[in-house]
Amino acid sequence: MVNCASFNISLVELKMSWNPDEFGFDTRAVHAGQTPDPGNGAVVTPIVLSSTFVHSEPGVHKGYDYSRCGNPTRASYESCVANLEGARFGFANASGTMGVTTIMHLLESGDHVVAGDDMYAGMYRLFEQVFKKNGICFDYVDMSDSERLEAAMRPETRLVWMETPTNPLMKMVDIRAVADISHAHGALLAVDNTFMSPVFQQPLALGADLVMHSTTKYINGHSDVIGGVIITDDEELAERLEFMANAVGGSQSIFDSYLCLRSLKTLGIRMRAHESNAKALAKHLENHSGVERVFYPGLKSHPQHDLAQKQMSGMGGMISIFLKGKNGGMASMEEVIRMVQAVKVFTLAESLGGVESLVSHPSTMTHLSMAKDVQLSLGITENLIRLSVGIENVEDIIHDIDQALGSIGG
Ligand code: P1T
Repeated sequence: MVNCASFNISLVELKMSWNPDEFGFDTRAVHAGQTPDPGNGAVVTPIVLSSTFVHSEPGVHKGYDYSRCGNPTRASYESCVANLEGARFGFANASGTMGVTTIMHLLESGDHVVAGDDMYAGMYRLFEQVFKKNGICFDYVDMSDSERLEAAMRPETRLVWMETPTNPLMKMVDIRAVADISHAHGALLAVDNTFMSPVFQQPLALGADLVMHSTTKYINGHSDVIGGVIITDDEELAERLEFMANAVGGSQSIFDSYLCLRSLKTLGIRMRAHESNAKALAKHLENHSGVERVFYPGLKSHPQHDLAQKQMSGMGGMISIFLKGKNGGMASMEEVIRMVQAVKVFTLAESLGGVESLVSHPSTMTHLSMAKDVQLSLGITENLIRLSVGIENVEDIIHDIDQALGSIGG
């Protein structure tokens, strides 16, 4: 977002010109925030790499001054991604973690945050090892239990932080219910919408104040950018975030902002392809002899399938499975290693949301920074693996997991 009031007005205008009531999601994903270049007619938004912009006299410029505070390429991307979440204001960050860092800087020493207990472990590390030192207090609760959330709220609670579905256990949290509790206690609700993207879930419409994405995942979708974005429709919050983005200095690079803008154009078709493949794989694995349990919100067997159907318009591309060992009990670590090394279409790697299928082992990879006893108390056992289902041919995806499970005798 640009650090000048006149640009806010143009963002409002852009939102109105790409009104969701008038245009569908995929149309807005291709066009919102973008107009042909008035100078040369270029249809595709130019990559303006300039770090600085001319002043005609001190303090007078064409809306851009210095690219940490605002840049035309990044502004196009921010207004497009904000539009897709049904909002006016977007702030692109150097990473998802930088997005959360920027939000956390809105808080002051003595403030209290309630966060979900099952979430990307990097957030847990950021809260416990960085922001706790700044005097901010954190409590972690199972957000799917309203009574526990209610009990954790304090007079000094300023922010509720949640993911849904959660990483890695795919638990659903009722955004509307958490928003009501947060607001009744005077706290803001921020939702990490990374797993679903705005294609399948729109937290602001369900009462959230802030949405954050690790755009490293589905929004960029090609595993070649690290990025984050914060979105809000609240003008006062947007002003504070604009100040903080500039003051903290974590804005996304211009080139990466361009890649994310380009990727938004295919977000809808990619998400539907991820979902279609994940649905087929999850169904296939549900009755597989090598699998103890499958967690995918689109399966009727998911304990919160009804909430998933109510809250999301699609079920996404992430699946978590607990592997069964050859002896019929939990797969051993050795069996798990054999399975994740046997994949050919999937790649054993951290991250998710790219066009290529990835498998990861939360307890030793994405959630390693979480103490073992905390992992176990949440249910992150050694036989849990997480699948980010890509857009390859579905029969290749299913066959690959089948043959990998075969390597442990499943
Ligand atoms: O990696 P970064 O762009 O900083 O985003 C952090 C982040 C935030 N929120 C969620 C839900 C995430 O999953 C992540 C990053 N997650 C992984 C790298 C992973 O493999 O789960």
